Amino acid sequence: MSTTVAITNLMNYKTKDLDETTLRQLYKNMLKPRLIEEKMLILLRQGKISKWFSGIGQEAISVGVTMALQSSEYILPMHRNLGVFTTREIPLFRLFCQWQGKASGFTKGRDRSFHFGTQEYNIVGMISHLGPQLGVADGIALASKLKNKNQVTAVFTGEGGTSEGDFHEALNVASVWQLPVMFCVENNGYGLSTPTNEQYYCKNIADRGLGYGMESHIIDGNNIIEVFSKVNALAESIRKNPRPVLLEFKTFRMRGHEEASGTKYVPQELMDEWAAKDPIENYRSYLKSESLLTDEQDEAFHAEIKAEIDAALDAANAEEKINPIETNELSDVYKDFDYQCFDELKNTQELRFIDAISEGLKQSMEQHDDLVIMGQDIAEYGGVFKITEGFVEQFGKDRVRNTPICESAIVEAGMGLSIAGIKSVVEMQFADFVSSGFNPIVNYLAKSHYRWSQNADVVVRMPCGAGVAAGPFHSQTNEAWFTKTPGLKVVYPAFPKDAKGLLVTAINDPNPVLFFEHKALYRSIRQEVPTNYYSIPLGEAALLKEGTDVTVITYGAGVHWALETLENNPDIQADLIDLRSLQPLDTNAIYNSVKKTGRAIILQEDSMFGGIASDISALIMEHCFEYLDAPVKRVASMETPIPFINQLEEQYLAKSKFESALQELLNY
Ligand SMILES: Cc1ncc(C[n+]2csc(CCOP(=O)(O)OP(=O)(O)O)c2C)c(N)n1
Repeated sequence: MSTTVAITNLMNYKTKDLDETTLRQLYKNMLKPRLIEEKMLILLRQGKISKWFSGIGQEAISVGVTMALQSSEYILPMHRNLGVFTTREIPLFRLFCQWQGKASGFTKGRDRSFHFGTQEYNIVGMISHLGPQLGVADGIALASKLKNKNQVTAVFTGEGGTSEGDFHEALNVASVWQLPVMFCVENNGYGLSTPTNEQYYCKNIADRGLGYGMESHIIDGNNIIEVFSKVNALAESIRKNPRPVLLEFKTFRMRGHEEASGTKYVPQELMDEWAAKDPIENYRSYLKSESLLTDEQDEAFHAEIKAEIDAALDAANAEEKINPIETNELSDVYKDFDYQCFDELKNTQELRFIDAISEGLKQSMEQHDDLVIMGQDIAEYGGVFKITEGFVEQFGKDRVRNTPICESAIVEAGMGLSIAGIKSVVEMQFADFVSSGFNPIVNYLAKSHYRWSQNADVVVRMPCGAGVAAGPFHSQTNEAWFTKTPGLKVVYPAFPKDAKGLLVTAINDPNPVLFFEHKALYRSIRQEVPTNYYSIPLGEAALLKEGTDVTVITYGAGVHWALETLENNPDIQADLIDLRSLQPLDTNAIYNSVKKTGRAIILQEDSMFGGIASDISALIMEHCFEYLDAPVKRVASMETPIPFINQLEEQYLAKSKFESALQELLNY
């Protein structure tokens, strides 16, 4: 069903440096995604597939870029880059199974279309949010630079995606760090129904390179020879001289955003103009006119590809549907972590909470010689809390990386490092600022292992909490934003010894961990801490006090508030549970204690609604109801933002309400 268009030899093909085999291979590699798409459109009309995002007319970009890269170099494609997948020679059977949600696909039916990656083919697919993969490419390129691999990473986006903050953050970081990334913008005229003049206000997207101090080029995205030759030359140059480049490929989206939505809003003249520039028809006509492709060869290519498509489709259709098994789904949310216990040795020294964290981090840097830490002002300045003071002298600037103010790109870079096999720790200057890096944490880091078995070996350090008169934007304890997201682990120590041992484990764990550090504890809490490198397992609560009257469950600063209250009320015999990690949660410790005491009170610093206290309360009701002598009580801070001035903050915080709530519960 190939569309016949009037070819007017609009293209100028400069092929003199390319051999005949390459010239024909470029053609064949473009033909393959086109023929697959034509088949998909038939299946769509027959109601056999549900959704299709077409790259028809844009094949030269995917194919040209992929052929210019070495197979060991990573490519991060988008929803119109089928040609990347086919040029990397992914078996069509696997692609069809992926689109049909079958087990032989790449996501076991857990994600659709091109939302997958595969380490086997060095492809990292998109997440729906478009922009985040640009920063992930930075991380992969950083790994390549740190390991002196001399490799290029190519990442794609549409022009619509360039309006996202991720684009700007990723380009800025790549530029500041001179990372070998090719940012490939496919400017295809429309982002869904939005034309380019409603998307951006500059003439060319390539013009933006100047603002980032980045080399940029405009490339005719419909001319396969121009794409391949320019990208090839650039890739060779980047391998020798690592740097980012911004490439704007001018092209056009010939079909709807996805098939069902049509193209009514696109003027017919534009369609006609670009149909005449079809990358395949033009190139075929050129090859034939230069006697580089005979009719027989062309027919043979068609027949070979069609036979491959039909056979793969039959095999994919024949594969049975996924049989949902709950335990399979649950066990793939996290990568298995074979916890290795590093024992505490006898030597100790008294450390403040902050020093213990610093020591845990430093000893982890010594333990893992490629561990990278990234954050604002963490290098020479030592971080705003001075946790990384002296690190840059010991470990060097490659591993202790000051970052621009771009939380999303840095989290994404952590993901990219993980894809390339490198652990990282990202310091949020204040936990509050994680909102600027929220999307890649909850959508990229959290979901990757479940989606395509790619772990995110990233620890995000979160200096958090109130009580320091810092107001609404430097005081939040926002663990509840993360405890409800499957795929993340959440750790929240209250003592120096725990902080060090848990941080060591968080870094050893190959999964994404949010590590909360309460700022008010940094310099106020001291403890004897083993001097050696030791670990504490995640998901094990600590029973700090034992008693039979009531179970007090808390974490972070709440532990110290509860301790103070219990010390002031020696007549109360309480089990005091310091949760230490919130995900995984030590439910056994909670249930065992509540079954003994019959009363439970949960103290959390965050405001009440939607906090972890509510879930723990529900869990106790569900699992210990017959043992309870009183309703479970939750104590939390007020349902307001966190106020600045001391007397308002004191009123806001749960601390002042805990004692009376505890008495109420005991008197019930
Ligand atoms: C953060 C986010 N906002 C909106 C969307 C919905 N959406 C999906 S693709 C798309 C258009 C993207 O346009 P562009 O980047 O130019 O790529 P194209 O589809 O044209 O190839 C939109 C708006 C989304 N997926 N993610």
